[in-house]
Amino acid sequence: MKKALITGVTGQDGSYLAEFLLEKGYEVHGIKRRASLFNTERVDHIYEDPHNENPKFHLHYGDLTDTSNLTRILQEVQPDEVYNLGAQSHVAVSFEAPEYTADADAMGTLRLLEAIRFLGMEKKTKFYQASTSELYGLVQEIPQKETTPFHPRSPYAVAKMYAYWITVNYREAYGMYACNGILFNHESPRRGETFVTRKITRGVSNIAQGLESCLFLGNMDALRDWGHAKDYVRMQWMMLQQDTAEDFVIATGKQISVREFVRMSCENAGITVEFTGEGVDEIATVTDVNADLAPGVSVGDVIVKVDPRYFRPAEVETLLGDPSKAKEKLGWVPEITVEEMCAEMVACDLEKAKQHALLKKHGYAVAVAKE
Ligand code: NDP
Ligand code: GDR
Repeated sequence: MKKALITGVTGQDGSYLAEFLLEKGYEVHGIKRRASLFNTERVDHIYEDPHNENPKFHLHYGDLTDTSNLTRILQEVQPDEVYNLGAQSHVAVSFEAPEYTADADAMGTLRLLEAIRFLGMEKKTKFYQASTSELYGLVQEIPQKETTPFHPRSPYAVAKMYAYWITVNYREAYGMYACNGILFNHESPRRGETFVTRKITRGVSNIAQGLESCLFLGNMDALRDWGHAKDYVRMQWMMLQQDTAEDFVIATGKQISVREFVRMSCENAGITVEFTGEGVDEIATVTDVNADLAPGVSVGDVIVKVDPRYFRPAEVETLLGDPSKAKEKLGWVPEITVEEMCAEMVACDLEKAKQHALLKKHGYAVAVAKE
């Protein structure tokens, strides 16, 4: 039985990857951070009581900023495959916490690679690094592929650029099976609530149910190549099953704007909107409503506004990936379209919003967390 170690197992990708590997018969070990509250919601459904006989899913307390902890876990687990998905992954937050982002995202990757080498596991353990389309930043070529030059535009992207090259370096210097998946944005109902797609599907669902009145967003013109996390974790595993380690771009090859994702989410929630105004004055006004789906909304309501506090000091305006290499060499093609993904995300968030609305109707106080 193969053993995998996943950093960031409590995150969006980590949870889907853990499920995927368990289905493949792996023994899966994940690193979770200590927090003052439970932070395992995304993996609770696959949690196994450590008192059970032969559990297949194990959680270890750890942190990418702690070398001795990572070394000890690697030594204990002796994994065949390491998936380094842990990171301070929010681009906007990285401008506020650049040093921590560098420590976790750049140095964390080095710590793991060096621990594998120090423990003499460099010929046995394969290593996957969660690289990102944010490396392209100020894009030099459209669409972006493995050979497109990088120009990172945030402390997050700069840290991930170090992680990308140190992974390549350990491959070249020590013959390690170490590779980068250069993944374009991928989302799901498990996406963190402060990334734009989930912020939109959750916000629109809450508005539809009368729990909120307006959603505030930043750059509505940003263009992204959005795929589904389930498709992308499959590819992470495929990348470690080859004879030689290589880096791959993982993307859908299609892009839409934030504004279009808002429109699509509203349609899925039974709301038709019209966008007017430009820049900070842009708004979305309701022009039609399906009252069964969206009882909290009326024609004429302004449900989306722009708030400059969500603008970034340096923005990545457009990303579009070319996944030809992954298709040709690995036979990977994404199966879920952005339209299907958006419908799934809105359906999940609408369900939650309906439950909150019901509680509210019966007099229970409902606090809706926001950033
Ligand atoms: P999430 O933000 O959902 O998950 C990040 C995970 O990393 C969480 O489990 C988080 O723990 C953990 N983590 C954060 N800091 C540390 C730390 N110091 N030590 C250990 N663990 C830590 O990200 P995604 O699942 O979306 O992304 C997975 C990886 O892929 C990330 O590295 C991200 O940068 C990268 N990526 C993501 C893309 C996307 O579109 N989703 C695209 C390209 C790359 P906790 O739950 O406690 O916060
Ligand atoms: P990104 O994702 O920065 O691409 O990084 P995010 O969803 O945060 O932003 C996408 C685009 O939407 C614009 N935007 C807003 N973004 C947020 N978060 N909140 C808003 O209110 C808002 N309004 C507009 C942003 O400016 C941006 O242009 C994600 C992360 O998962 C990274 O870890 C990963 O590496 C990249 O995708 C690929």
